[in-house]
Amino acid sequence: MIILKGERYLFTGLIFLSFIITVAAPGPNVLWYDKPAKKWLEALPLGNGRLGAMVYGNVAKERLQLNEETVWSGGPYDPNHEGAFSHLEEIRKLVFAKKTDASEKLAFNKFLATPLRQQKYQPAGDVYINFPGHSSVTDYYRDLDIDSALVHLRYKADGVSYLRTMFVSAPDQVIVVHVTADQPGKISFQASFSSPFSGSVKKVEEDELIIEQKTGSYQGIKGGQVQFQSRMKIIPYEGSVDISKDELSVSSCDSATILITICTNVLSYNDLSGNPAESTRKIFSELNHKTYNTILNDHIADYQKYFNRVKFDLGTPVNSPTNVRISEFKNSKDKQLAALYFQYGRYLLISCSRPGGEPANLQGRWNDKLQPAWESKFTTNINFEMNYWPAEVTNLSEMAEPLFDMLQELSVTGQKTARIHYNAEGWVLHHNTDMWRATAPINAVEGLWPTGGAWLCTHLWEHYLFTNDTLALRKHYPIMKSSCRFFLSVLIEDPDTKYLVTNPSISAEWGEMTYGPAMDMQILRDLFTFTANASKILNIDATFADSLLKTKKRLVPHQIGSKGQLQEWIDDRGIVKSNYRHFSHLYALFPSCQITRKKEPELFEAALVSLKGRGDGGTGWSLAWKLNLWARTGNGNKAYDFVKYMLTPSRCAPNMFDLHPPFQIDGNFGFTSGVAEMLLQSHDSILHLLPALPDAWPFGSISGLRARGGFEVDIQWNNGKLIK
Ligand code: FUC
Repeated sequence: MIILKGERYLFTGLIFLSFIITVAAPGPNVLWYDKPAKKWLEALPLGNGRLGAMVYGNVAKERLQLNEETVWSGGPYDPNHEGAFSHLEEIRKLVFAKKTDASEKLAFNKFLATPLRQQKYQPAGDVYINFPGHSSVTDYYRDLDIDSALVHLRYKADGVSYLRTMFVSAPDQVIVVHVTADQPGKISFQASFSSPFSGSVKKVEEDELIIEQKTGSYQGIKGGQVQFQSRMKIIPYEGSVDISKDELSVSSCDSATILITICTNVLSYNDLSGNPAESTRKIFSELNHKTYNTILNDHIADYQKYFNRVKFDLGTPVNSPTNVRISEFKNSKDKQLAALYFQYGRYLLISCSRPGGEPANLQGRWNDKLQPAWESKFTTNINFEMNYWPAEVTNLSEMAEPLFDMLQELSVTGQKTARIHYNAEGWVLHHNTDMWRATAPINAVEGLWPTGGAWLCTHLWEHYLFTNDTLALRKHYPIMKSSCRFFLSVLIEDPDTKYLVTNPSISAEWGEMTYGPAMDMQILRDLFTFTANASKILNIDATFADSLLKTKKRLVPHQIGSKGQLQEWIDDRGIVKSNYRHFSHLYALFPSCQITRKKEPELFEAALVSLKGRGDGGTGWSLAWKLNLWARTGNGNKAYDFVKYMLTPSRCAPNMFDLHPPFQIDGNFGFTSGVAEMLLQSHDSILHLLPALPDAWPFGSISGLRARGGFEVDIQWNNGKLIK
């Protein structure tokens, strides 16, 4: 056992100052609770893009459940099904002949990825902190302050007031737990790591506690490849620190700061040659000369640089715990909760998607399960796109960079899939990808949907529209061009209608394997138009752009069916009255703007018929998409119905994670985007202020939203009318 002497890192005065600050009434951008979290969906998320921590706020045994963005099962692999292309012609014939069983059987056996499913995002273990004697406490309070990305925990035990301040710093790449008390010498605790993986190894390196872990195999891809190290140290003020292989413990300190970091050997999707021990050591050594207050202030400044760009005011928050506000929202006058939920989406995006890192997966950065729902990967038939819907409009453009970097990598791995499955040029991504940039069609015939990569490419163009950044467009253009080349190679003439179609495909997870579903045609119209526009701006590839525009004219056009609906398939199937969660053909209304009331009034009415046909039901992302769609139609009160549907306990967890049960973060991001769409639209070459303001929000203001054309917009309204 090593005994370390306490170091003087803080002035006692600062301890008491932090008490004064946090005792004030919670502000509008605070989620707060009067009880600790019993379940994961009550714990509060912190993150810096790369690292995530879910904080439970338990008094006697604090728990931080940890994540690191590259902790995934398996390792680099090639999922392409050798020989797939030799079956493509037969599959296409069967699909055109509507021999569904035969086409799906052949596709399932010969055309899907090997392995059939992709890899899974994994938790990175936990930190537990025991506070002996703190079992009976009063004045309990915990919060997540999204103005400064801090979790606080306050309580009194034996006449002493305690405060924990926790955050995950991006500039310093550490998870920080800072413990103070209002009397000297009262802080004693033991901190330890725990791992969900077998074979983890605990070690001590001087005054630092270490755990080394490896992820497992999955779907036949060998485990043990992803290796990672977590490192923890404690900086005490007065008192002492003991260390053993199992725990760090402090006794009788005035205050103490716990620093934790995690690094893996993953340098990129195809390179596992990193050295986790060196990386964690380096992060800690760079902290040697920093005080807690410098780390804290640098963290707040870094976070606020992004968060403070948008201010949103819908009135004063109701002074109740956040879980109570969610329960009462439907029938209360608590308008501000929607503003908090909007800002929470921005908080989550800043906390899980930072330049240079991995993009936000289905759970952003937060997952506690070895077997998460849908592997917590990147699903591209709505979910991954929705994650980035709020990025440009809510002034967080940089947070979309991880998506753009990933597209660059997918445009490499997707070339092999294009070649092996379609003998085609360019690149393709089907309905999912993972850490290893797998692009082949997976799971079942639902995976045989070729326009996932094309949809994601539209974000590259939107980025240009919002930023006017020609340099970025020049960098992204080859990705768009190569996606176009894939479709120029594989589009095939429908023998019946003579239109060019995708085959095989599916209208996202709905119905049978088919050809030319409306969504594919809509996405490709956008891809070809945007790429041609980009080539013009960049003054390159004029002939190629012409060929895109010519091919675009041969795609199946929007079609209005016999019941007045916008057709989802090439054939007229009437109005499919169903609450089914996907409504892919409404892509043309939102996020695309191929159909607007002004430009195509008839198609707009048809899209409305289809939207109404899908009803008001659903969960998670599906409700969020409807919120955005209704906002786009300009119907503020109907859009507000969806604000209410989403802000209810069955759909919004106590920690405000959106429930597509279990948790899926796309709903959070879709909510933020939907509220922005109610207040500002810019898709139709005009800035439309308050296009879908509901009666429920007679007064308010929002500043710092971004619009296409590179504008920044501040809006203030009163009695339902724009005043500034
Ligand atoms: C699609 C959706 C599911 C879920 C999954 C991650 O498959 O149909 O609802 O969101 O993605």
